[in-house]
Amino acid sequence: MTNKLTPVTPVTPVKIVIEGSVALINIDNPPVNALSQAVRQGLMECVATANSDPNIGTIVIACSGRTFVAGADISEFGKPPLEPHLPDVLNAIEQSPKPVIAALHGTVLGGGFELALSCHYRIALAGTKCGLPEVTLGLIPGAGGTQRLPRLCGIEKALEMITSGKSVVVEDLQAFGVVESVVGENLLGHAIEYGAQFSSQIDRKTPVPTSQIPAPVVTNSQLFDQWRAKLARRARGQLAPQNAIQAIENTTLYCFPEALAKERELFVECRNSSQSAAMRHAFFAERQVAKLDFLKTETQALPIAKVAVIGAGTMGCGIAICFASAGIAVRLLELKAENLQRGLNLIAERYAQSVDSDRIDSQTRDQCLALIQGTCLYEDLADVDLVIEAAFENAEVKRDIFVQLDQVCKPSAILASNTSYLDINAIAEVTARPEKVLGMHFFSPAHIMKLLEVVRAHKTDDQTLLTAMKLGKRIGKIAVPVGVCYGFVGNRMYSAYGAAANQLLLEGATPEQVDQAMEDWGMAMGPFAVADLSGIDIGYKARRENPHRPSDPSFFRPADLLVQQGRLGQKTEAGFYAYPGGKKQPDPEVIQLIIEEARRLKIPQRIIRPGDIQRRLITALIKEGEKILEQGIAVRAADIDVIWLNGYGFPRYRGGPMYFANSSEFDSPALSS
Ligand code: 3H9
Repeated sequence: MTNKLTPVTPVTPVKIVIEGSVALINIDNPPVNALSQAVRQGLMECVATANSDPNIGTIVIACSGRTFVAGADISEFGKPPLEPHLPDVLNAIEQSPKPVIAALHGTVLGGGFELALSCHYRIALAGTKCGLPEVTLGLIPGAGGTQRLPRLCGIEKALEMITSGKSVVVEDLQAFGVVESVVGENLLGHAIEYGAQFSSQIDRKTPVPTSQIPAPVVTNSQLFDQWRAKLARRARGQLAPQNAIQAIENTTLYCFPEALAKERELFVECRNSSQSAAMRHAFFAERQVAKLDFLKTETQALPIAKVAVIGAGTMGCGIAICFASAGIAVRLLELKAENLQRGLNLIAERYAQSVDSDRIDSQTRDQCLALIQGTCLYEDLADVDLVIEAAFENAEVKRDIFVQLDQVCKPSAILASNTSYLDINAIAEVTARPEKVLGMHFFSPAHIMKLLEVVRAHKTDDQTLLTAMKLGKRIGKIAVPVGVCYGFVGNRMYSAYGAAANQLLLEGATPEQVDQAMEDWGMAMGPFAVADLSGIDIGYKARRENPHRPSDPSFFRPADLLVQQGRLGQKTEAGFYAYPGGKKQPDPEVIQLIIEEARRLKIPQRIIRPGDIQRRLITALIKEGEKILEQGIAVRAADIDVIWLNGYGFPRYRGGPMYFANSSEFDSPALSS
């Protein structure tokens, strides 16, 4: 067996190693082996080299590092495309007269999965995940994925994978015949061995390209229209999922080369769309947010092995679940034993639901539950590395808790508050360690929502901030650094948005019209439906605590009026809407109340068009975002976008409020489309 290293060009990330009669083509392009121009070029050249060498019988394509190729290089989109194009590279691989085997590990995504599908065989390490997440970037698979995947796993499975963008473990794909073999270890050894069996066959047959597998027959003539209707609801206003369905349907309408050409057209339409540009911005913004260039370079995060959560209410329990699910031991403190037990029961219920819905197995549930210990004694928190206080939203209550924590916790422990609005500087001042105090603002439900605002108070030191940010990532959150002000970034902007929405009611819009306009624009829910769901009294109480509350009598009217009348939202079956039998419907009483209040405040009412509603609310949001940036409460405009995309249902295909503010669509007719 010879072992020869043949670099194609001095800087190529793709190399060939010859193992007997097998050519091992290895891609080494950290961090995720994205298919940059150099990788595409290298692959093209290496496959040609292997095919021209008579001593080579089989080709294996594998990757160094943590993963097989995780997709096209997203940073190249939006720039002039460079040859060779990925579809051409993959066609060349598929047309190779020598069998090509893909050796898969890690996250085989997008163009990486398409590369694997263009190979003749796929061998994978157990637990490898494969997927076509292009729709999450406003794209469709553009290198044959919409044509090759249905040929291997059928139309329905391909529709599901491509339109959701979700990954699937190889064990599942093996059942569909997409992966030939799953191995527990020594992936390369197995792949080379698998290849060698073909090389040793005397009259080796040319392998069958995936493109020559007959396209699946669809018996349900409504299938594609049903998917179009489903996605029109689920991914409202988005181009990519609809184009993906069309591309997959083309499998059944055209021969492979024609359908491939049409896939390219549909892909290019998406790639050039404002939606994809916005979603690519969101992708990079979510990664940039973790980069804290403003910290001293020598800053090191503290190790966190054990945390405490104060308060076993819904929020505290959700936070405890986040830590336990990440394998971190949690002490959950609640002063009354019966409240503690209620909280522990709630946690057990949540884990049971996760088992029932197959998100985790019962062994994992038991491991997580074993990590959570309840206590009613502050002394039990002496050895924790970090505490998150998630008690009642009251400044005095919180200050008392921090005084006690400061006394019992070890000097190195970080003390964090989950407050949504209160002044962390004031909380820090009651301790002897203000440099170790900050906010960690989770969003409800805490075990599900991805967003975490990490609030740096005036005296918080670099190490404390970095530790909280890293901990956020470890528990699967998108952690965003923010500064102290009333409501921090997200809720402060939401307050401006809510005030503008209330003002629109006084000027003549109905709650339903406002909600519909904002949902049509792409928000997950309208502001009044959100208020009814979360409880109108929550904002009401918070506003009362705000020292900067405007004295304007129309501020948060009619919301405050509804609260004063006991209409708190869904929980009282009456809020901005009525809920007879639990079903939301417009309430003439509320409309009447708004008209009377407008009359009292001498605000003339008029008909307001959906476009004007959208413009007013989005402008209010953007203006508050600009103030937040000016005041240095957010570090970067993109951080604000990340907060709104992950915590407030802002449409990803519009990139976030600050991105949208700079787009050509802001203040254009598109705002009312
Ligand atoms: C596609 O393939 C289109 C084709 O169908 C058709 C073409 C014709 N490109 O997320 P992480 C960077 S579309 C460039 O923190 P993790 C990322 O910016 C693509 N860069 O790591 C970050 O850089 P930095 C379809 C990429 O371990 C670093 O890698 N594929 C790409 O938490 C680490 O990233 C996808 O959509 C890329 N494709 O997660 C997959 N991917 O350190 C997108 C990552 O400078 N990627 N980077 O901030 C992912 O989902 C995650 O990165 C992955 C790793 C799960 C792979």
